[in-house]
Amino acid sequence: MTQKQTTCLELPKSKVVLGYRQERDHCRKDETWQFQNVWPWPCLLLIAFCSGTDVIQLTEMSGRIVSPGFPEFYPNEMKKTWNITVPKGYIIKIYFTYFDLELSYMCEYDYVKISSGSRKIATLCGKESTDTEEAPGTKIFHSTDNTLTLMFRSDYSNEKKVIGFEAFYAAEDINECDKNTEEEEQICDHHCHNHLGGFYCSCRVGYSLHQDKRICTVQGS
Ligand SMILES: [Ca+2]
Ligand SMILES: [Ca+2]
Repeated sequence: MTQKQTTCLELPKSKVVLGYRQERDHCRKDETWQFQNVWPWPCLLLIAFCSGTDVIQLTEMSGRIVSPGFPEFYPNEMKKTWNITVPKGYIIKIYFTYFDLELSYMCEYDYVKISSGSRKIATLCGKESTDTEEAPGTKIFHSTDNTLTLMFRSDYSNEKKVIGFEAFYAAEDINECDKNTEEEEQICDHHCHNHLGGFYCSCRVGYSLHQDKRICTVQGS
């Protein structure tokens, strides 16, 4: 794969804001940047402006997420984050109906990252998976709790124009009663009844449900 030429040069003072953005987005870890010419306030304002407009909160039970400009080509130097939150008792599934991001080794240039809580679920780029890069294909990704974050990032260029992605998410009920196996601790003492957004327990005849709503005790004891 062709490597992009990355140049990190110190810019004149008149371009400090642009220079700061370029350093933030382009310089590799092993490159250095002269910060002493950077006037901090425009940079801080720029960061505040960007972070304020590039984070979207979603609380609907289902929805659609597309890359900026979709179905046209996505722009360079984009950072956009969608935070999905659904009620407790649900997890979130997300899948892609279109996906094509600039391919790069380990998805270091453009990527979609999916995470849930503190757990990373996937880093995606390209159009089809390779040995070192993952594209979603028909895979369905699931959150580990009732939150899911999708972050899209594009770097400063594309070797060829690419369109981006279209994804759909939906809340999915957790079947708490599925844990009633021999290996896992039973969630209910006797009977477990799953329903959308929760579950409840019940007891065999002659027993009543303890106030913890899970343990069954002999009636009259
Ligand atoms: Ca790119
Ligand atoms: Ca449930």
